[in-house]
Amino acid sequence: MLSSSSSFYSVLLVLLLCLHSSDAAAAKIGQGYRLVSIEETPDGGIVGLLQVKQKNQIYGSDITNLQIYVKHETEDRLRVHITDADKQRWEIPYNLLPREQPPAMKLTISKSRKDGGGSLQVSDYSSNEFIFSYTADPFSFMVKRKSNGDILFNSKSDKSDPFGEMVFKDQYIEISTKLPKDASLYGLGENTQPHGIKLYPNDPYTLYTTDVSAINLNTDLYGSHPVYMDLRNVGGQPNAHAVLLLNSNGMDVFYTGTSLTYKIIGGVLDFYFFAGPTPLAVVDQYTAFIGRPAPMPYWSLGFHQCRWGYHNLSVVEDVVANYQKAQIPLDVIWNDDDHMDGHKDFTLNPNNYPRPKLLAFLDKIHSMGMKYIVIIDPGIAVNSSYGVYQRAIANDVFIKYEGEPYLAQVWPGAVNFPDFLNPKTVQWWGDEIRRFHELVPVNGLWIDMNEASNFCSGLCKIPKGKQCPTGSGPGWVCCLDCKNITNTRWDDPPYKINASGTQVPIGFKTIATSAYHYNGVLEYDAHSLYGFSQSIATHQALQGLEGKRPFILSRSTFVGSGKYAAHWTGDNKGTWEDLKYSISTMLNFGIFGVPMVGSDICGFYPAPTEELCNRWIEVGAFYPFSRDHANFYSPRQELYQWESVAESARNALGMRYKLLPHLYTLNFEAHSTGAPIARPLFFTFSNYTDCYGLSTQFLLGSSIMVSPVLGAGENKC
Ligand code: MIG
Repeated sequence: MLSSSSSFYSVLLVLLLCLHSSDAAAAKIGQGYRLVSIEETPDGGIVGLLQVKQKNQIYGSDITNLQIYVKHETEDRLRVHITDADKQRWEIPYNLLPREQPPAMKLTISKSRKDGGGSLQVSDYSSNEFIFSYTADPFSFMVKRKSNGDILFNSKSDKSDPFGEMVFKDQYIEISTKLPKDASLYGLGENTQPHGIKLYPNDPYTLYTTDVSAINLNTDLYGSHPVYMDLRNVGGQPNAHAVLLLNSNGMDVFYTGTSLTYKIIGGVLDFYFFAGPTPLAVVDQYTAFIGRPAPMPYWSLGFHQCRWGYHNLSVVEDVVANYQKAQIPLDVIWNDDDHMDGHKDFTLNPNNYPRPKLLAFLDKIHSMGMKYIVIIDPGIAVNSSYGVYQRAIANDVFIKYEGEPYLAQVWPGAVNFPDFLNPKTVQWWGDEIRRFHELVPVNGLWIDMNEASNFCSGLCKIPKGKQCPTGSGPGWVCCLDCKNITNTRWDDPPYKINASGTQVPIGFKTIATSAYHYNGVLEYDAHSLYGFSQSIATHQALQGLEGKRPFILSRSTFVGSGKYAAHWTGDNKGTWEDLKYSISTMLNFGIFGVPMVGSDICGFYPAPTEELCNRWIEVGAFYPFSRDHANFYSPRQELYQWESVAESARNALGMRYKLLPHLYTLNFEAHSTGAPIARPLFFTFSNYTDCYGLSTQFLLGSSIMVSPVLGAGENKC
């Protein structure tokens, strides 16, 4: 008995190990579901009841009954929503991302209309653009383009497919689609893609917001955008559509070239199909749904200079003066955290950035039409003499753990994280921004570290009798007393996504996933919404203040972030490869509805060569968001530091500045139709299949092509 059960367990163990291995996409987990009832809804949709065929315990038990709701919300947008029929599940809050609610209908099996051998049919549930159909047992669904019958999505699993039936458990949901092998897919970020913009078979696509720098390839980076555009050329006719899976939980997406499988660790299946048929129509339909990109102030289209390590105001003054001297245009000067007192948000260092001097400087640059932006991090220093913290505690604004504010560590040392899902937090945050704006009339805000980034992991305490941070050594080493949390199914879920590209626990260097938000919302579910919710709160605050278009730069983004914020691609390397990757990431963000995007020009670290910086400004001058930024331990890399770079900058930025009216029009078009400012060539040349994977050139608008030099020693002339 003993030996047979132990061999049973070792077989099970082998099975589980196999499921975690790289061919996980190939494992078939269950028998799927059977459709047992279907009705039309009063709003013109259809709703069905699905029953699990056979339960198993892999990654937890299957949910017995599911409800599917399908609706052609517009002629070119189809929604397919699947959730537990008996219990409310986590969904992205409807106030954060406004959209229609599925109707509150409950089907029972007794209402089922069984016809023929158990298969149920609703005749032709179609709009002008899409036809939705299904197979009842095992349940699968198909979405076709009406005009040509092309199958866009098909979750049916055949024996020869590398994927199995739909699986729906509390902490593991799996669904797949077949794909034609000549479909070109784009999206599923944020991800640095060494193979360029076109998704590459068997590269991993994991979506979960992390403070993992952009130098890491094929890894879940700062943002999460579970959407792809699919471009096909059938018989010489290009057609594009997009598929959004509106879900904020961590997920792995496996693309094999002929299929795509989602493995998601929570929430619901909430698919939206956008019919296109042109790439521009796709982004129009997509941003009509998720929110149109924020209109940018004109000045933000100018050139920006930033650096971590402008340790006092004179350095900043000197940078502005040197740009003038070198006759390189500069519209916006930035401070990283150097202006802060002890790295605390909304403060000024009295010695290095004395307020009267800073105000005089701002008067001066403002009178020249220049602008000033500073960084803020979400972590609020735990410090009883710090007003921001005092008011935060008084208003009870923080994310909690066992009733207490969740303790983490970032630059100031111990911090708590504001919970932007709490309306009281949004109010308090707005008030802090108002107070800060009175202290320093900044023209925009840079919200960094909002994945959220934490230098520690797990459950931490402030150490007794020990300084933290120590004052010596790197500030990012965890100095709190922490223990890992492994005893909850949130911190240690049954299926491990490939978090941070290394399968670390999902709470690694972020907020513990068993911490909770307003109304008991688990961090496990809301994790990837943190930067998005902070962008909304920050946008609301700035808009209320000046009544002008706010400028916000956010590192972490989610579906809908573009309505509030611009984005830069995070910490990149000063290498030729990273210069190249910046083009793909920028183009992806255009598709994600965040068209105001760019990378750190000349690289964040380490030191770029003169030649690289020279070539980088020639590309960066055409990023929608054009900013030179560097790490504090990199040597200085303002564009005037080398004469050859200064010359290239005058040349390339000179062209940009001549194009500013055009860029401003593109900014308006982005805001009104979602059209990216920087676009892949296939947006204009959709007939030309050779450009479907092109990632080394791009368009500004429909017809200005940027064709840069991206390698050492190369010369295009
Ligand atoms: O832990 O504020 O990506 O642009 O210079 C690093 C300092 C925090 C990360 C950002 C980078 C910024 C840096 N920040």
